[in-house]
Amino acid sequence: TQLEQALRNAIIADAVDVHFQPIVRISDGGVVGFEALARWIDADLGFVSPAVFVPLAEERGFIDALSETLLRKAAEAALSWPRELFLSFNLSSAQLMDPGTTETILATLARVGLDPYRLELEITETAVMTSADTAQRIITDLRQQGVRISLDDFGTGQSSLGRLRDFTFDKVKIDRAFVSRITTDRASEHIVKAIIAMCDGLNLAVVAEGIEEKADADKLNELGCAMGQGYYYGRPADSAATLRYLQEHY
Ligand code: G
Ligand code: G
Ligand code: MN
Ligand code: NA
Repeated sequence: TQLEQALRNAIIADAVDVHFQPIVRISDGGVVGFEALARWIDADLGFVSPAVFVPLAEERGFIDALSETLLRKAAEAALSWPRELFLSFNLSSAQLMDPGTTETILATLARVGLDPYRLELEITETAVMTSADTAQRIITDLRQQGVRISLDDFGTGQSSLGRLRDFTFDKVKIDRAFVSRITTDRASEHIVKAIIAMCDGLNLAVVAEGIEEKADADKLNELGCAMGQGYYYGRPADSAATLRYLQEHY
């Protein structure tokens, strides 16, 4: 298709970019890391969402090439940051089914010179489910090298609690579906509260996603949620804007 060909060309031309969204300590707003988010604007097609082109690359079998490019760019940007903040990078489900993923990631980090301790990989429950044995192997091997694993979009997948018992994660990212309603919907507040308590008990770090208003941040702080992310703190921005953001925020 036209889209597929355009994406292949963009990867070869190094035209797929990566933006960064801050992740902060909710108690004082201090920046602790950034999530890398792929961005692509095609000359003919205009803006194409990664929600479209990542699944396409998976389906057509070139997610490895795309992801390697993105991780390289993200890691290079992370090296330019004035502080040793963590870099959070999304891993797709196809990558968790591929035993070669561990080596690809570690090789990219080594080439760029980013310490594995600074990398976090965001994976979803659905991705872990599709190929549990391979996924577990990849997670175990990468964690052994210092890479941390976050469970992304927590609360929206299937049998979430079982995943937490059977797999080893370092962090849980509470889906914005709950966070966005936290000040207006009692049920959402209770769910978020329960997730935070559970993560405390399981020794998992926790991040609330999709914080858009100060009131959300205040409520999450009151509930003891340590980290947050969302438009209230900052939108995804390119690497130059991210460096400026870091000069203006501590
Ligand atoms: O930021 P945005 O709404 O455009 O992201 C849409 C979706 O694309 C999200 O689910 C996000 O996790 C995913 N995504 C963004 N960048 C990447 C990437 O580099 N790799 C993978 N696998 N998914 C990504
Ligand atoms: O699936 P994942 O959680 O990786 O994707 C994160 C998505 O959420 C990205 O598309 C990102 O642009 C988007 N996002 C980040 N912060 C906010 C926010 O405060 N509100 C909304 N609606 N989307 C957000
Ligand atoms: Mn994510
Ligand atoms: Na998420």
